Parts: sequence; structure tokens; C-alpha cells
Amino acid sequence: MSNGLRSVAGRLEDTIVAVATPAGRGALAVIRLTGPDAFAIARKHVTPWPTRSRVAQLSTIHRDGDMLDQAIVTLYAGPDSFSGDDTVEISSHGGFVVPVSIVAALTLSGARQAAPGEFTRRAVLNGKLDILQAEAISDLVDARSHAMQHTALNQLDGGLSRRLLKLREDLIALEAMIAYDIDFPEEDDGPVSRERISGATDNITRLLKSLLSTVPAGELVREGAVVVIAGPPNAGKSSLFNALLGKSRAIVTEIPGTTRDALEAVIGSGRYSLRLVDTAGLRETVDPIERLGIEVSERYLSAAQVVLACAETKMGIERTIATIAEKAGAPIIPVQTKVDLVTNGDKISWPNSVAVSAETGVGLQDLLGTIDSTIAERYGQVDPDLPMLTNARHIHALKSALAEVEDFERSWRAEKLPAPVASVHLRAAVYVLEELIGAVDIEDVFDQVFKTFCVGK
Ligand SMILES: Nc1nc2c(ncn2[C@@H]2O[C@H](COP(=O)(O)OP(=O)(O)O)[C@@H](O)[C@H]2O)c(=O)[nH]1
Ligand SMILES: [Mg+2]
Repeated sequence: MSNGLRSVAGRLEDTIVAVATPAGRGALAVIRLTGPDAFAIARKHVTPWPTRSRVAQLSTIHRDGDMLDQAIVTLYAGPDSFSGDDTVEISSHGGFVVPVSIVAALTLSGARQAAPGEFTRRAVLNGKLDILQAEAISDLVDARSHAMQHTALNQLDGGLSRRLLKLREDLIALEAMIAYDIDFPEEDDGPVSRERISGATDNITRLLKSLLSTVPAGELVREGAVVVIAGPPNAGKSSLFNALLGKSRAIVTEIPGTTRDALEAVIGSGRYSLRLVDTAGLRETVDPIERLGIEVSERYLSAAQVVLACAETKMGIERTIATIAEKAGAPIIPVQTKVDLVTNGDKISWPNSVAVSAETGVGLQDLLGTIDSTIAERYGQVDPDLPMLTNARHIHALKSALAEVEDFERSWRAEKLPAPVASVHLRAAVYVLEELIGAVDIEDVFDQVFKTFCVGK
């Protein structure tokens, strides 16, 4: 099936159409039509036809004399459109009937239903976006947290692409130095100094490593932070879990029984999405944690980014912390539960502790804020200038590029391999980057050799 889609999606001469908004009841829907015949096809159904590109026009949408809607129609003449081709955007009324009837009319006049992602794919093929930016669009649509939103927007803006293009240029320049060394060893200037080559190699290695250093933070952004709720039975953990789900404006997913011993739900509240984990219940066990009367999902404890140590009393919290501290490397937030029942004198106030009531909602917002800042403090300290790696494809490519550059460096320093053989690793690293950004052009190396070294002198 995916092959079938790909072969259809490859046909650039087709004019494609789709409803860009989710199906269902809604005030408006957006229908997009793009391709070489977009204007000719739409014209049969839109009256009056907009006289200018990029100016919204209220028109009637019709089919065979039948009125389908009154809608706002905007033309984008290629190449100044998202896809690069002539594009018509119709903002119609929403709902189950209107948008579909308009698409049907356009299809009968020659447009084809777009395959998933086909508008963006065209944008890439027409050079409007690179592959990384196209991926960013999908990340933006899938974003479950502000952090993911910002990371995707940075990537869409070309933040990552620029870094990788620079990296590729640096690698090609290094290849050129080696090539010069190979081709003109008897030049007056002598071969390129070993220090210069080592320096350039170090720079490249450093940049690759700094990009890869964002992987843990990027993973957190993409996957969400695992927040484990621990404490004695009856402490109010499940109530807190439910109250936090209710509190967060966006419950993204609820995953019952991801493991048999815990409930997990993803909520988006602050910068990060949180994967809240509640221990489902106490079972007969020889597990020392449970024998001590502390409920916590062991399986999640080692994966936790934050642990909430919940109990009604100071002693209960201390005991919980003592039990889990050695098992969890993650920061622990002491949480006093059921504060609606606690008299003022018994309220605890340690640094970073939070008092909550699942019953009244007191402290819940505070707790979400503390979780957010704890995560940011512990895991979010990455260079804000660095684009964050959140995509497995990117991480894999940059790791292989780094491995190639390190292989080059080793054989170059050891002077074990002749330069032409060592430089094979550089070529491989360049190729990996080119695949990553979707541009493969070997001619660049030659351009660089001539440009940098004035061979004609
Ligand atoms: N008054 C009050 N009761 C609570 C609160 N949170 C939980 N409870 C009660 O405490 C009992 C145990 O709660 P539960 O969430 O099941 O605790 P768990 O065993 O730690 O998951 C239940 O009867 C809850 O109604 C709270 O904030 N205020
Ligand atoms: Mg419970």
C-alpha cells in the first residue's frame, strides 16, 4: 500500500486536493488544491474568480449550477505558494457535508485526492522546504508540549538545516585540504600543514558532539518526562493522579495497563509533556519496597525523570524518600497529600515541597509548576543556540557521521593509512549528512578544491 501511495504521490503533473482541517463539526474548513491545473479546475466552480493572487475573495462555490457554499477563496500563483505550484485555498463552512461536496466537485473536474503529506512532499520536491523542515511540520502538528512546539518551529525556521549545511561545508573543506595534499605534495607552499587538518577535524568533531549532546534533552521533549507517584497505600496517590489529569487542560492520552503494575497517562501542562505514572495497587509480593508499605512501580522508578514522594505526614514522606532514594536517580519532590484535612501546625514546608489536596484542588497548579521547573533545571540545560535533536533519523545520521570522522582522525593521526584511504571516511560522513538533508551533490567537492586553493596559480 505504501508503495502504491508513493507511486501516485510521485506524479508531480497531477493536481491534488484535500481538506486540510480535521473532519467533523466546525465553523470552518480549509480545502487546498495545488498543481499545474489548480486554477483551471477551480475556476469552473468559483464565481467570481479572484482577480489577484494572495487576496481573499468571497465567492460562490458551485457545481452544475448547484450552489455548494459561500466561501473565501485565495489564489497563490506558483512558485510563491507553500507547495511551489499554483494553489487555491478555499475557506468553506465546516461540518460533514460542505467541505466534502467541494472536494468532490474539484475531483470530478480533474483533481486527485492528495496522499498523506503530499502537499509538503511537493514543497520539498519544488525546493520550497528541505527534508528537515518538512519533518518539522509533521512534528509541529504532532506536538504535545510547548517544548516540542518550540523545537519544531526552530527546525522549520531552518535552525538545524543551517547547522548541518555548515557541517557539510566544513567536511568538504577538509576533504579539499586532503585532496590538495594528495595531488600537489611538491607545491612550493608544501602540503597543507598537519596542524591545519587536525584543527579542522577537531572543529567538526566538536560540532557533531555538541549537537549530539542535546539528545537526552531532545528525548525528553519528544517522549515527555516520566513522573512517578510513590507513597504508602491510601496516601491519596490515585486521587492525585486523577486530579492532575483533570487539572491539566490537555489530556493527551490515557494508557491503562501499559504495564500490569501501573497506570500511565500523558498530560501537557508546562513546557514538557508529562507521563504520569500511578501504581495500580498493592499485590502479594516479596518486593522489599512493597513490604515496607511503599507503593511505587519499580519498573518505572529507574526510568523516572521525577518522583513524587506522597504521604499525609512528614514521617510518611521521609520514609517514602528513604525507600526510593537509592533506586531512583531522579529528583524527588516531597508532596504532602490531603492538606484539606491537615491543620496548619502539621503542614510541612521543606524547600521544594508541595502541599496538595485532590479534594479541593489546592496546590495542584503549584505541583505542576514545581515538576516543570525541576525538569528544566535537571535536564533542560542545553545551549539555547543549539538546535535540539528529537528525531531518530537525525540522531542516527549524526552518530554515523561522528564515527566516520573519528575513524578518519584515528588513521590520520596514526599516519597508518595513506591520505586517500583515510579520506574515504570523510566522504562517507559527507554522504551521511547529504542524505540527512536530502541533497546529494558530489560536484561540490571539486568546486571547493578549486575555490579554496587557487590551483591555477
Ligand atoms: N479529604 C481528602 N481525602 C482524600 C484526598 N485524596 C485522597 N483522599 C482519600 O484517601 C483515600 C485513599 O485515596 P487513594 O487515592 O486511593 O490513595 P492511594 O492508595 O495512595 O492511591 C480515599 O478514600 C480518598 O478519597 C484529599 O486530597 N483529601
Ligand atoms: Mg492507588
